[in-house]
Amino acid sequence: MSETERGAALIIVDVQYDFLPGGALAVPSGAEVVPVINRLAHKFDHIIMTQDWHPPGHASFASSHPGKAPYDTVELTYGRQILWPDHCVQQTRGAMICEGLDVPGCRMVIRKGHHKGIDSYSTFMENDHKTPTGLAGYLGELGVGVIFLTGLATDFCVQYSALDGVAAGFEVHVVEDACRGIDIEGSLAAAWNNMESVGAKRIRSQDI
Ligand code: VGL
Ligand code: ZN
Repeated sequence: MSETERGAALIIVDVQYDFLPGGALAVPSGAEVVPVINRLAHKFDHIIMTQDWHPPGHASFASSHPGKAPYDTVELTYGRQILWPDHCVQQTRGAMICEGLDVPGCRMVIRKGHHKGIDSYSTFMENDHKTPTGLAGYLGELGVGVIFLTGLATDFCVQYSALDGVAAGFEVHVVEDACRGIDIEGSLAAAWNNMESVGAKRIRSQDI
């Protein structure tokens, strides 16, 4: 790693079986990120994975709200929440990180969405915008100032991680060919607009 790249971290968001083909909340072409991330991983001293990690009956599950279906919305204490199929339930196969990821350098896994009543898209902050995950402190103590975001899904967990990363003072790069989106009613295009408008940089893996 060159002098200028010191202080950079690769963040691999939610590459878990439930977001891959055949999973409960499969992201279209989600598996295509795996070889791209594997190629990038050896370039980084600091690698963090995130793992969506919901208790049974989580507030983000449509099944927790009688009469609601997946992709309906509901008002929770912190605002509007999209409802999802049950996914990434703690200790289930769907919540496990894909074994095809070949990233032995990863020393930290941030599990998120563990509070039953609060969803957490962002790797930094739960959806109440108040409860931190601890990642900003971890990166700060390691002297990391630049983050490269990869993984699933571009328009949800990657997007909110990028926005919160910028807000927390990090230089944020989003590696577009190492991410895939869910794309609900234009959410993918909106996510790129939102990320670029706060100053997150949209790059490709060959630029790293
Ligand atoms: C995600 C929806 C629900 C994600 C997680 O990883 O983008 N999306 N939970
Ligand atoms: Zn989730």
